[in-house]
Amino acid sequence: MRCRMCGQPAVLRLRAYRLNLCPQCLREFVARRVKKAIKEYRLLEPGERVLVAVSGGKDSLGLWDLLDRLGYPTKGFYIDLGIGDYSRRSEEMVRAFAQARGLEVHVERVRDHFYGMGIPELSRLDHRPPCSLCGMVKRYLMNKVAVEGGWVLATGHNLDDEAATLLGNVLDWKEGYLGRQAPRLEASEGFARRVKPLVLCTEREMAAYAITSGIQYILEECPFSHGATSLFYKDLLNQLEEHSPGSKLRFYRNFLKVRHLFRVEEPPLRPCTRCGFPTVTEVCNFCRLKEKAEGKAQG
Ligand code: Q46
Ligand code: ZN
Repeated sequence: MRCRMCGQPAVLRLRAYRLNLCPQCLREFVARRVKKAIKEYRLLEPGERVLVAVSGGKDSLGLWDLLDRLGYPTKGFYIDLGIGDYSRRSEEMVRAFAQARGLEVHVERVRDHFYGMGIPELSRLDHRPPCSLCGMVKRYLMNKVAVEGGWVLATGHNLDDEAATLLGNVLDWKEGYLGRQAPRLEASEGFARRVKPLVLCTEREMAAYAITSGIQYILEECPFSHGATSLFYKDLLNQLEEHSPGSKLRFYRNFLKVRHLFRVEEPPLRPCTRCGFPTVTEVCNFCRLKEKAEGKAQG
């Protein structure tokens, strides 16, 4: 198998594009897909400062590498969720990546905000599944740090993630969620702009990108991710892709063309009386959780 670009031995076959690629051309291919997403969806202006949310996985570290290579001033942002060895090893990966490239990383620890409690303890305290709490805490901290530092926030959601979310939203025809699912979410009062530059790159392409770029990333999944519905949807979409290469990309891209048809009624927001960030209630979910943790800590 030869690379279609340069004739060197190929390492990856991309059926959706009828392409075989060698390591070097594969890296260029992924960089072109990211540039295309940035241009087509107006994600970033040249030279804009980007805060890259990194988990230690292949997608987010690959994204950081790509944005740095493309010349954007970047800073990594890692949240220590307090999930035992998984969090410890993820942070090591992020720090090693940043150090090797001379890049800066900002670390926030969930325990520092919640009286020593990490996601597992907070989940028990609040009687809620870890992932629903974790999502809320991550969104809050990412937005807070991005707003306070005047950054655009970039996350490593890839095509597989977005297509799986889309499938879930379509199955239930969640119109509000469909209207809000976009590669670019605008900044507004109290909210930073959020962008997803990997939406045109698959999980497989990103794994190949990380390996051929010498990026060390955490292979293990978060212990709470087992049995997640999104994994089942990804599997279904992969079966579809196997049968009809390119269908995942068509599903997502064609959705973006009709997304404007889904109207989003945004509830009125007001500043949280504790932290000042926008919320629909008097006290935001983050601050409410903090108060619960405080109550527990004080016995
Ligand atoms: S939400 Fe859930 Fe993930 Fe948080 S608790 Fe782990 S699996 S890390 S993307
Ligand atoms: Zn608040």
